[in-house]
Formats: sequence, structure tokens, C-alpha cells
Amino acid sequence: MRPLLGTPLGYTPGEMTETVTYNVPKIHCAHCGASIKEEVSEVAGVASVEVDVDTKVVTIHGESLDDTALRAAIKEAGYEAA
Ligand SMILES: [Cu+2]
Repeated sequence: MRPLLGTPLGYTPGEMTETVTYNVPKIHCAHCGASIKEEVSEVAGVASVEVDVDTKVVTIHGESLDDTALRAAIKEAGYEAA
């Protein structure tokens, strides 16, 4: 079977996934993004984390995502989710 283009590895079509976004105004460079990614990716259920340094938006994909835990992880990295 031909794999779907643009489908991330490990993603099963039809699986329940959630997407959560946070505005994090203090993000100012790629290093900030990397710190947040590191902390947030350790939260239970998180499958992937994207940080857009230009728009200062953190996008998190996963299952059964816990808002409180995600905010805590962003805080742990030294940032505040608006
Ligand atoms: Cu920075």
C-alpha cells in the first residue's frame, strides 16, 4: 500500500487526536521554542509539539491532553501561556 503523502510516522488515520494551541508572548527565538518543545513533549499524551517563533504560538498534538499539565510544562520551561 502506498503511504499517504505528508502523514507523519506513527500516525494512524482515524485515530482520535487533539490539537491545542497556546499563545506564548515571551517566545523570541528558536532557542525559546526548543526549551518549550522539550518540556511539553514530556507531558502525557503529547505526540508532537510545534512552536512558531514568528507568531509566538505553540501547537500541541496528542491524545487526552491535559490543559493544566501543558500550561505547567510551558511554565517549567520559563514561559507563560497567555
Ligand atoms: Cu529565545
